[in-house]
Amino acid sequence: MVTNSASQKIRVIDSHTGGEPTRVILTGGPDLGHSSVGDQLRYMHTNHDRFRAAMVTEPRGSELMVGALLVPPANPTCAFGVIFFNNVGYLGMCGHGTIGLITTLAYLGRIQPGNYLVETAVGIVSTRLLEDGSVMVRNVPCYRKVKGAIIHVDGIGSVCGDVAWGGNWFFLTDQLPCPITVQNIDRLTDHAWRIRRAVNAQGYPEVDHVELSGPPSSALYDSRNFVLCPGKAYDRSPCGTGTSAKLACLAADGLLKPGATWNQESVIGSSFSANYSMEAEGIIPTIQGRAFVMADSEMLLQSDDPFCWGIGT
Ligand code: PYC
Repeated sequence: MVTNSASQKIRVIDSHTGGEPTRVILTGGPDLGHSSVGDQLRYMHTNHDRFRAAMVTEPRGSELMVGALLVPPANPTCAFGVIFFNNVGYLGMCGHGTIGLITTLAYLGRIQPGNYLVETAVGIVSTRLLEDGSVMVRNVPCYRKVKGAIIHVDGIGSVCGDVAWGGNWFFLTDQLPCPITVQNIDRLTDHAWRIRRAVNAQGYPEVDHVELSGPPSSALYDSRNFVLCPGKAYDRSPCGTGTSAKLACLAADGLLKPGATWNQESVIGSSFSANYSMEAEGIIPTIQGRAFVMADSEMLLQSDDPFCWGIGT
């Protein structure tokens, strides 16, 4: 017999930004207190990590789902706080996820076109919902930590790339095993995963994303990327934090001027437009993209479901 007793209800809205999903959790999440979003994230990690797994891993989610838990911001200037996470852990910032969050709040009628500060675990980002439904995200300060790191990768050889912070840590390289196309996703994933393991073993344990850059598919774009996320899923969007890390490298090399537009294409052909400003805190990238709402639903956590908190948890 199917019962509906002893079930916890979680209100979620799913959207995608350039093909990459975001699941915004509106109500029913754990109480994480009212400290900074960074502290709330650490508290969730220690005390409620199974909630993360229940929301984004199988059977309710998959390795490509990014969760965005709406939480109270500690900073009084912020309208919202958000904790981002995926199938294997937590994200400092998430560009496509922030666009998904703002689009979700607009869908709910909780915001109108205008500017909103959002507190993330790694700092405050400034967002703007435009009349056409697109969203601009002014990221946290970004920078390149290492230029031209040489990594020895099993089965590949030497790979040269940069280590940069875009709200998450990236290793960026333009050494490709094949063109960046949907047909080559398995090869690109294998290549990026080998690089990720070698980068971590050879002095950069903080890097959890690998970004491969190649030529764009058309003159509309400046570059096409393939970004491998920490849980081994590739980003369907051009990756907001990855695009920010790319801008930090371009700025450091003098290849992109402040205010100039950079159109970043993803492996599936979706895009973000981006630019940066040079400020006292450093390079501040702004990315712009569009998200679409896909589902407005209530998740159930049933106490007698053996996979209530995810598979393998
Ligand atoms: O858009 O920043 C991003 C992102 C990070 C991981 C997946 N998407």
